[in-house]
Amino acid sequence: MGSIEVIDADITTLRVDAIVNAANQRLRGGGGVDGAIHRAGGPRILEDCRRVVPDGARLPTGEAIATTAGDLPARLVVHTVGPVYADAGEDAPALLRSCYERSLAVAGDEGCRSIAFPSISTGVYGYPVEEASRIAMAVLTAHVDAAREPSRVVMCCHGEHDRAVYQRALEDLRGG
Ligand code: AR6
Repeated sequence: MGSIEVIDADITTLRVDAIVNAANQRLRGGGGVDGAIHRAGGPRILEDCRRVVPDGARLPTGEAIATTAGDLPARLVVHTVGPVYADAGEDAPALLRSCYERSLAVAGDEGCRSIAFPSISTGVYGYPVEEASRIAMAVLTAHVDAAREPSRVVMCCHGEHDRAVYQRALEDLRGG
């Protein structure tokens, strides 16, 4: 049986097989959770980012790719690129859905049994958190209900407000 947990924590501290990074297309680090992951995980993550997305290349929005997790307790970092809400227009929901789906698929291909997600696109990229939470939890519940790996899914929010929003989205889907 799979599980979904919604927590308020620093994602860099989690002992899971894969943590997801809300990255940008160039994969060279940034602010927010991206900055926290590179700081805590050390230079090996950036080194591996250069290998998987060479200079001049871009990871398309909605896609995901795995690197080492460097010094983090996780085994892998799955970098995904969320939509910039103001630019994506009507494509925003499908692109955000794709981030969660592709990250799960990449982690599954890498043999991961557990994965933790940050609240993708809802920081610098400006996606309203209520809307984003409904999309995220719809993908995560469908994944777990289909009994796929990674079977242990953690939604790792930053702050109690966001945790409550994602928890409510999960309960709405579960009829709780
Ligand atoms: N653990 C968990 N969540 C965190 C952490 C942490 N340590 N730190 C921040 N968050 P953002 P985006 C939350 O802006 O909107 C970067 O510069 C944060 O509170 O990190 O997808 C990239 O390089 C928010 O809820 O990501 C891109 O250029 C969530 O993580 C751009 O920002 C996402 O906020 C991506 O923007």
